[in-house]
Amino acid sequence: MNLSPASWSGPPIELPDALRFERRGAIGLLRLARPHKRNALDDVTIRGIGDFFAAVPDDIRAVVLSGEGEHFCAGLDLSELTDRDVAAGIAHSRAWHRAFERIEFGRVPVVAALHGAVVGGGLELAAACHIRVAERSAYYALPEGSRGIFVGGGGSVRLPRLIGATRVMDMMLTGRTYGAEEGAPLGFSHYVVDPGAGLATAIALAERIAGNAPMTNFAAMHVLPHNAEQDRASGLLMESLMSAIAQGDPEAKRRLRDFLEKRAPKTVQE
Ligand code: 1HE
Repeated sequence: MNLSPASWSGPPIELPDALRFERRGAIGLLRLARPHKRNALDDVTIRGIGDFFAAVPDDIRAVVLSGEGEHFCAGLDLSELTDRDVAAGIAHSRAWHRAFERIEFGRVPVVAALHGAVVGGGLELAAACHIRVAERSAYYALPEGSRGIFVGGGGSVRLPRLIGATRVMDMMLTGRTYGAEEGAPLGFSHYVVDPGAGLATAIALAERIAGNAPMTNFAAMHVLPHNAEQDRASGLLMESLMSAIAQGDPEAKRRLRDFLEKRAPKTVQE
């Protein structure tokens, strides 16, 4: 699918058939669109995801990622795996890493709307997103153990940070699955919603995110994970630098003036 400048105000980019893009104001909607294969991720789709997140147009301020059909994503397309040698396997995993790094450390926050199977590479993809909304039908699994393979899309790094290494170990060794409701307090998702409400909730959250100052969104996406991994003194210094940069931005000045002159909403419990 060629996104012409009419629907895409950034550089025109070629998306594979397995991905659909739609714009809703400042929100970009990217859908996995291979429901007949349960949105399994083949090489072309992974490349498309990487290309998309490398070229998100300036006027898109948040992206919602969802899947068509009954499931968010069945993970790696297993039909492509059969005759890959070791070198090709490493290159394949590194290509997933590149694509998912562009999500996690890209320009815009990404909200994932999850339902049905969120398994294997599908869970790795969800873990690279910044916010996860799960419909009650969503379930999480790492069938790699039973397929004789290992995670390759960043799951061994991102998932332990979300849910703890021992839980990931259990999922991989025993095939344990988690449902949406039990998974949420463990870190699999931030929100659980009724069946069919995932996309609308994700869009509403993305709209809220898009209303923030871009510098604040950037700081949250880039500084928080970085600080979780570095030593305390470096983290605190990074925080001071980022906070001064954010405050110095004209957008912050305008928003602070709006509050002081009583034009901005108060912070109240919803
Ligand atoms: C696939 C895939 C796939 C479905 N690769 N073709 N992931 C898995 O081990 C999960 C494998 N999939 C499943 O367990 C099930 O398909 C589901 C539970 C997700 C959905 O079940 P269902 O009954 O709705 O669909 P289905 O009948 O199993 O599948 C429909 C079609 O999709 C069928 O093809 P068809 O030609 O016979 O119609 C399936 O073969 C196809 N399909 N999932 C290829 N994954 C970077 S490393 C990451 C490592 C991993 O991700 S390992 C985990 C892989």
